[in-house]
Amino acid sequence: MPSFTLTHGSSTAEVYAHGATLTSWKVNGIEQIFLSKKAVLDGSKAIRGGIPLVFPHFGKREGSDLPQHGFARSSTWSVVDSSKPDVLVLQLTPEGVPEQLRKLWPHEFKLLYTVSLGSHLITTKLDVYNTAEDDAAKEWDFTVLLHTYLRVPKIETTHVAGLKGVKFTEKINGITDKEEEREQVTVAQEVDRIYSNVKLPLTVHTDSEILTVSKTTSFNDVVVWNPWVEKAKAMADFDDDEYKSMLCVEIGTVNEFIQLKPGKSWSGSQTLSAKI
Ligand code: TA6
Repeated sequence: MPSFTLTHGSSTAEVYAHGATLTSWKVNGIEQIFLSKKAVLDGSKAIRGGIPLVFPHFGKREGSDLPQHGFARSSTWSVVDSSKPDVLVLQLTPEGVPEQLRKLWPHEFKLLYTVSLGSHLITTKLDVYNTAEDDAAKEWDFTVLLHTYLRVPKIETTHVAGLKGVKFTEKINGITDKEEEREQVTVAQEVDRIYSNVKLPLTVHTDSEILTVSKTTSFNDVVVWNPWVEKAKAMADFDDDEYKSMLCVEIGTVNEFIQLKPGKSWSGSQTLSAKI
């Protein structure tokens, strides 16, 4: 499956056409993104790690047979612009979606994904278009998320700052509407939390750096996920001990579906910056 390399000064990034999945972002040669050593890169399944794109819905959608997290991360994207060394624009239309998935979501759409690499920072922006002719019946809705797997040297000395006071749902035990009380959110067990209406930026602190997660447009919610021991063992494309070197900090809009009328568009983007 083809991939594209971006360069900006001493920073590099790599993006696969499969799922438009960014699989690497290095700053001063230091990898910032987690990619499982068991990730499948031949296009036969979504890539385990990097920044998979979640569209047209986060999780499973009631009444839909589309797989969890939709089809964007399992589709073949095409290059729109790769003329600059530090910017890549990829596009997905129904033609790039596997037939068995396209049938499950037969709407007219276009996605544009722009990856821009700077010095110590990277911006990933998703533009969503309803390309149908003007017909009220062709309105559709979606939730969307950038499923960012951050690489961390050691999970036990990693924490997220900026979530204190934010309401969250913990998917593991079904707790809803609980308020985060901690200044420093640490991880010492499986965590699968949806924080709602987060005021970005957030910072992720590790032994060696501070990574700032900010948004430049849209996106309201943040998912924090680590599979921990049992879920790590249950994933064929994830090594048993890899939970120790990753933390997902995923910004998106996942609590309410975004309505998109024919001819309209929506845009959401994140900027990750590394202070090493
Ligand atoms: O973003 C967290 C999450 O929704 C978890 O519930 C877990 O399922 C994770 O995504 C990975 O999902 P995947 O479909 O990629 O195995």
